[in-house]
This record gives sequence, structure tokens and C-alpha cells, in this order.
Amino acid sequence: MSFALPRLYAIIDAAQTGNRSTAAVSDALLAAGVKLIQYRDKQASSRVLYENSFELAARARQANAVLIVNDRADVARVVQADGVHVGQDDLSVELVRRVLGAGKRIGCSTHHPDQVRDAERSSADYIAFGPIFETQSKQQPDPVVGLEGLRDARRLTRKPLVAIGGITLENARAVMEAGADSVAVISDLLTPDDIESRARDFLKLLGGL
Ligand code: 3NM
Repeated sequence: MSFALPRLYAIIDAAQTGNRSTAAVSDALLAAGVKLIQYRDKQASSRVLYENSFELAARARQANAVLIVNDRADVARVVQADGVHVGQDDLSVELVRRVLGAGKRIGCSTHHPDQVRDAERSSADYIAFGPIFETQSKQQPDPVVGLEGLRDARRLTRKPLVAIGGITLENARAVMEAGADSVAVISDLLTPDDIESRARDFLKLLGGL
């Protein structure tokens, strides 16, 4: 299934929403026109993860946007989210595919050319690659791959390629020019007081490329 990936891939990481609820952050992103959101929560109980995912999926549906749940195929399936994003230590793309079925979107994190090749051969709908730059948002991140690493990864796959890790409004253009189809962003979207305005700035920049 081919998936026209929006250029901005917003990640709501529950560790970085400050005193805002995930629903409030989602509302700000959707109001700005963001069409692709991942919900990532490495700390929540299954119950809280389910409740937040349920709310975010409903909001995304209403806004004609896509909600991807990080890691949890069971939760994604039960809230009828649009897909799941898996890392290298999560369930494999093919196992998640068995849980979700053919119509859903599955993305896979990669950090090395060999992993990109594997993901290319899988049924993943898109491939994330990073960290492009240094990031504070992930514990024990893989080594930085840089723009050169991204250019190399681009040559290994025709699937939509999402760049991740340390991406900001300032460097997003260079990342797209290095071959990304989309940029995934946590801290540079969630840290500003006005998330909606920052998301609008990203969409404007990326829409002009
Ligand atoms: N995965 P920020 S880097 C969740 O390299 C995640 O696969 C990465 O957050 C990878 O935009 C990362 O704040 C964190 O740098 C991205």
C-alpha cells in the first residue's frame, strides 16, 4: 500500500507535554493543520495508554488526520488508530501486520543502513531513520547519522523516508533536501509555549519546499 506521507510528522511524546494533556497538545497540532501524529508514551500504564490513544484517535479522525500509536499494536487495534510505529526492539513489522491487517500503516525505526535494507524488504509503509542530529528526547539514542547518513539511506529505499532526531525549524529544510520525505519532530514542536503557532511555522516552511 502506498502512503502519501505528510511532510510534517508530529510526535506527541508524553514525557514532553509539560503540564498540558496529550489531548490539549493534539488539539493545538490539529488546529494548525497537522495531518500525521504519533502518540508515544514509554512510561504510561496500559490503561492510561489506551485512554489517551482512544481520545487522540477520535480527535484525529474528526480532523481527517492520521494517528499512529508507538509500539503497541494491541492498543492501536482496539482504538482503531491508523497504524503503529515500531522500533528495533518492538514486535516486528510482520507481526504487527498480523495484528492490524493490510489496511493500516506501519512504520519502522532504523538507525543503520542494514536496518534500512531490512525495513525495505518488509511490509512497512514507511521507514524512519535517525537520529539525524543529537537529540535529548530519547534515552540511549543510537549514534548520530548526520545528513550524509540520510543521503545514503535515501539510496537504499523507495519507501517514504521519515528523518528523526534533533530536527528543528532551522534545520528542517536541509533535512528535506538531503532526501527525507517527512520530518518527525518532538521537542522543537512541543517545547514552545504556543504549539499551534510553531506547528504552523513548520507547515509553512515544509509546504514551500
Ligand atoms: N527516535 P526530537 S530520535 C523518538 O533515532 C526518537 O530513531 C529517534 O525527538 C531515532 O525531535 C528520537 O526532540 C527523538 O529530537 C526525536
